[in-house]
Amino acid sequence: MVTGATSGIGKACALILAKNGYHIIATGRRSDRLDGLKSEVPDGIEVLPLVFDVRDKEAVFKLIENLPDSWKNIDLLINNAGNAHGMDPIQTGSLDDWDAMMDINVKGLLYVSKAVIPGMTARKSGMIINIGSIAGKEVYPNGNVYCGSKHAVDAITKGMRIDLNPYGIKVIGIHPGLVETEFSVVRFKGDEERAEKVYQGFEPLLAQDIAEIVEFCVNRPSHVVLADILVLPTAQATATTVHKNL
Ligand code: NDP
Ligand code: 8X3
Repeated sequence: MVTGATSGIGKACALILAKNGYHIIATGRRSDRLDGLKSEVPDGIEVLPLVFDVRDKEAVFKLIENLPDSWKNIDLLINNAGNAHGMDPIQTGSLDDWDAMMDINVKGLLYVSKAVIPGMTARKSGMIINIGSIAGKEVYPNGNVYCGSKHAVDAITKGMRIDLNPYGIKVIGIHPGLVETEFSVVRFKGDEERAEKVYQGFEPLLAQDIAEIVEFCVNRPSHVVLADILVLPTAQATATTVHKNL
């Protein structure tokens, strides 16, 4: 199951996993994009689109608990759905943006995990990959609440790893730096020009780069887990140190 499979990192992860033989439960709010995934996976691979907003607690549990029998055993959960909303100083930030980031990036991840984990603990196997961010390792100017949400993802990932340790469930945190996706268009509320500037003058990561790391993680032998991965474009040293040739 990949949350946020309609775009960017989630879509690239869904496609690379499909190439590795996984059948995919692909989630997101844009059902047309989820349906489109079906034509992009190799023959013999099935895609089950599950359309829900991760903030909608009732929908999350209803849809996951009522999966068809052949889809019930989720081996791998990629908690990827999320975004930044706005980039303002704390004194002028928008309550709606704060709600969106905490409700989607943190609480949404918790709801989906809570619905999926019981199957994994019962089977004593499974893997959970949480997509955090460099924003979960550092705080940068005007990143305040987004950074808070991703620090929470980092802490929750560590907590999951401890609590699920007796069950043999692998818990992995992948924390990317700058990846060129729809992320900045969403952050800047559709301002494509401002979004493009984020990635100008250097070679950012692509969603495919993150998907290839996921592919490496899922193909490790059962005794190996890459617990915590920070991945940056070569031009990036910290959240705010990016060598640009402009
Ligand atoms: P995109 O905007 O391209 O993709 C975001 C995905 O999240 C979409 O599939 C979207 O689906 C889904 N999503 C957002 N809100 C909701 C919601 N309320 N309910 C369900 N699904 C939702 O961005 P990225 O691919 O870059 O982002 C994916 C993850 O990677 C996020 O957690 C982000 O924080 C993280 N990340 C991104 C980095 C970057 O530089 N791009 C760097 C570090 C981490 P839909 O809109 O169809 O619901
Ligand atoms: C997304 C990357 O640099 O905006 O998590 O925090 S950044």
